[in-house]
Amino acid sequence: MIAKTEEDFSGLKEIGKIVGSIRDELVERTIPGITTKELDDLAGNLFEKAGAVSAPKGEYDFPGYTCISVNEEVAHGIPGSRVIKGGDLVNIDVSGSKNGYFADTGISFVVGEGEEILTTICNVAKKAFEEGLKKVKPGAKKSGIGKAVFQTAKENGLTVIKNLTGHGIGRNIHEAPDHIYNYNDTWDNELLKDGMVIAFEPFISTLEEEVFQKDDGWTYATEKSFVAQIEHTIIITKNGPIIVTL
Ligand code: M3C
Ligand code: CO
Ligand code: CO
Repeated sequence: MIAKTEEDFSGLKEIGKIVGSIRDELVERTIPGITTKELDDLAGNLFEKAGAVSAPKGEYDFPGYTCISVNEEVAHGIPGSRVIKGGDLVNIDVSGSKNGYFADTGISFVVGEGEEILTTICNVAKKAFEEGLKKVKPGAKKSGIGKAVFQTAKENGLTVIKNLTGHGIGRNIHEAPDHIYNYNDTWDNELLKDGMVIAFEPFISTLEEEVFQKDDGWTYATEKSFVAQIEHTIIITKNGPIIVTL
């Protein structure tokens, strides 16, 4: 969407704050021994308390309130009986709506002490987000964001996932612009606009550049790589980006 009115800005900020706080609460509760379903149930309670609706459940009939992906899973992981262990790479992605406004946020992190490469990809995802954010300006090329993401990955001896992307958001969970790539797509001539709302989500990978979908019809995974994501919902303005999910 293109945010124009005061109501648009306050509606986006409200749902942004809700999904951001659910994300933070779930990260804090991710300790060895807990199942992904237990974390998701907590999210369900927090959505209800906030008067908000989970976007995966509400829009796609996803079997969970949140997407929780562990180790070889990259995104759209289904909460279930999987038990979190120390050293696991976990991604928690929380998206939802309230009063017709949507926000989307996610983070990858290592539970306790883990292999160094896992901490590295999480830090590089953060760095890629920061570098991409510098390119988020009205009138700038959308492809500049992905260019910065790919360059950051490359500088650190890593790569990106090319078949998962960021997206427009606001009145729907996924809307125009359809794709914010993690690399410089030379065919993409779209320009960013004042008021445009995007979910920017760089995916940094150790090796592979594509995910495949598991037989459950949801989970995106890799064969032999680890992948980290950071995601925030951003309102693009001429006075600088407003990150509503901090
Ligand atoms: N929030 C998710 C979508 C959840 S709906 C099942 C997203 O938009 O960040 C991702 N899209 C693709 C991978 S993660
Ligand atoms: Co998301
Ligand atoms: Co998203």
